[in-house]
This record gives sequence, structure tokens and C-alpha cells, in this order.
Amino acid sequence: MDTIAHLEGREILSGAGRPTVEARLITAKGVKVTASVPSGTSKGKYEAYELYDGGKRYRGRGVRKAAENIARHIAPALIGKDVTDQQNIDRTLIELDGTPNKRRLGGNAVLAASVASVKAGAESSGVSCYRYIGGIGATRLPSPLATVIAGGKHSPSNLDFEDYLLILNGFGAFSEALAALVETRRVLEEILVKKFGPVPDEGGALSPPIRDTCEAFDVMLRAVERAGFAGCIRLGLDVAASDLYLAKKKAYRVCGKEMQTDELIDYFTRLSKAYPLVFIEDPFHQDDFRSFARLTSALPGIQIVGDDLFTTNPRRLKKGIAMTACNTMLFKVNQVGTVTEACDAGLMAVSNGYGVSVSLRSSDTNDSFIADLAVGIGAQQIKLGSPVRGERNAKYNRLLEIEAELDKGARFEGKIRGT
Ligand code: 2PG
Ligand code: MG
Repeated sequence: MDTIAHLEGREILSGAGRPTVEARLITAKGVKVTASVPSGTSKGKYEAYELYDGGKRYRGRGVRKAAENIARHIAPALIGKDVTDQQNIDRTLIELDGTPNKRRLGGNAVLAASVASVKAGAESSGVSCYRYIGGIGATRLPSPLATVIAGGKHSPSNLDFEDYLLILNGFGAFSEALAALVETRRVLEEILVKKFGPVPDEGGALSPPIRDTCEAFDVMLRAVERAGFAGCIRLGLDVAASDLYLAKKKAYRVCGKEMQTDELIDYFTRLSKAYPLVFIEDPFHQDDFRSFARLTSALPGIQIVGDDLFTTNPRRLKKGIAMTACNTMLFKVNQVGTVTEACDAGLMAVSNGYGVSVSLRSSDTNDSFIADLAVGIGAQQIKLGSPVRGERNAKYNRLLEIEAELDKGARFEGKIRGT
């Protein structure tokens, strides 16, 4: 048995230039690991609480307090524990914090300790992290989904929705799908630059000065065709509808109009008839389970995805399942704060016939843990953004490495749900 001997936290910067927490863990046998945690820009209100310092430094967004909580409160509770008993480690973290949303210690501090423990447990056991999580059955590489045009809160473009995604479908291997994604993203940039001149880039996704979703889809499909992948790449949307919701009017601001749920369902139905749209994330605001359920039954062939709706939280997912609110769950570990809770939600999703799409956050780090996690839990899909930035490519590259390590044992389901 190996035990946790030392644990501390540090403040580091994410790829978006924002402070975030890194944990360093050393075991009694001398295994040393680090784990850093991401953060979102358009966060769901039911996500685990991120503890920030306040004050002037980093505009209040420093994380020294969260980092200190790791050494001062978390380390004393975890030192001496079996590093491979993740359930016990995460239970201890949850009890130590004692609040429903990790407000006391900070979800950012708790998750850094939780992920560091998984990594150390794997290394101490002498197996790759994905195999440590999923055992010998962990052989499936997820299909990549990538935001190539950014709108909403993420972007200076005039587009209403947050993410315009390419959904890779019908490739023989993860590495082939990735090569097609890289080429299509490059052709898209060439087309947009020719039309508009230099186009701003938000976390790797392009932000052209267009306002209409159909225009975005048209140019994406042109890029797919020119890159030679017509028919193999479909389209997806992250509506991030909580950001478009006008609570007092019970309506959404879309296409310069105020739309009620019925109009929005019609709008998504028309889009799905006109385009090869196979994935719609957060089409309604985060408390509107009922409208999600209506869209899921109206568009049975399409992935209706809960991100802000579920916040990777087993309690919220349970409600969604009971109401058939979606058919896919977005899986972001930092939304719930421990690896065990996120895996519980993932398992519940799979047992109830939901798809699982692991996702990074818009402010992420070079930590590639979620690549291992996606293979470990057998997720069908992974949403990592455009493959043009370090924090994103850290995960893509790790998946390439896992694919090479699995060699002939690697499985890749070219066809994604909804196609
Ligand atoms: C999302 C993610 C990635 P954020 O909404 O799915 O696009 O964004 O990390 O800002 O929540
Ligand atoms: Mg989202």
C-alpha cells in the first residue's frame, strides 16, 4: 500500500491567463504528481463554488486562499490515507468541506486534491491513468467535437450562441478524425480571412463578424467540403441559453427577436432540417428541464445535451433522467468538484442510456487528465475546442499517445450517436 505523505497547493495561470489552483502530491513511496484545475467563462449556477481571493490582485480572481486551503485543511485530512482508495479520499474531501457546493474549501482546491490523488494512485500502481480509472476495458477513444466558431459570451462576434462545433463522424481512428479536424479548421480560417481579413481567435475558435447562425453553418460546411470531408463531419451547437434568457419576459433573445420556448423549438427543428445538425447543448436555460424534455422528444435523432442543466451533478442528472430532459450529458469534473462524484454522474448517465461527452473548460490548463478520464470511463465523445492551443492540444496529444499505447487494442466508434 502507498499513502499520501505530502500535499500542497500553488497558484498558477491557465491558458487563458487566469489564476488557477495546482496541487502537488507526494506519496510515502516517493511518487510525485501535480494536478491543475480549469474554470469556465459561462458557468452554470449549480456548479461547485470557485474560491477567489477578492481585492485588487488579479481583479479579485487570485486563488491564494484556495491554494492555502490545500496545505492547511486538506493535507492534514488526507495524509496517511491509502492513495489508491479514491472513494475514501473524495468522501473525506466532501465531509471536510461540509457544504453542498464546496463553498468552504473551494471547489477549485478540492478538485485539485482529488485529481492529484487519482494521478498518484495510478502512478503508484504502475499503470496508465486511463487504465487505473477504467481497468482492462478502458480501450475506447472518444470522438472529438470541436468549437471552431465562437459566439455568445466567448466572443466578440455577433453570433447568439456560444459554440459552433464540428462533430467528427465516420473516421476509422481517433488520429484520423483529429487530422481531419485540424485540416478543416485551417481551411475554415483561410476562407474567413479571405472574406473578412484577420479574424480574432477566442481560445482557438474563430470569431468572424457574422451574426447569423445559418451563415456560420454555411461557411463551416464549405470548409468541410473544401477540406474533402463532406458527409464525415456534422454540425453542433452550444446554445448556452442561460445567457440568452430574459427571466422577466420568460423569453430568449435570439436572432434579434424575443422567442418563447415554442418558437425556439420550431427554430431548432428548422435548423436541424436545413443542416446536418446532430448536437444541441443547453438549448434552454438551466432550470427549464421541461423545455429540454420537449425538444428531446421533438428531435429524437439529435443529441440534446445538458451542460449547465446538469453540472455533472448526480442529483440534477437524476431529475433530468426522470423527466427525459436530454439524451446526453456534458461531463466536466470541476462542475461538481471531485472525480468520484463526476464518475457517479457518468455511470448514472450510461446506465440510463445517455451519451457522455467529456469537456474541457474555456479557461483550462495544460493538464491532460481529462483525456485519460474520457478513455477511463469509456466516454463516446470529447469536447476540447480547436486544436490550435497548448491547453487543448495537451489533451489531443495525450489521446494520440493513448491510442498508440493501446495499439491494436484501441477501439474507436467512428459513428456518433444521432447519425
Ligand atoms: C461550455 C464550455 C466550453 P465554459 O459551455 O461547454 O465551450 O464553456 O467553460 O465557459 O463553460
Ligand atoms: Mg456548454
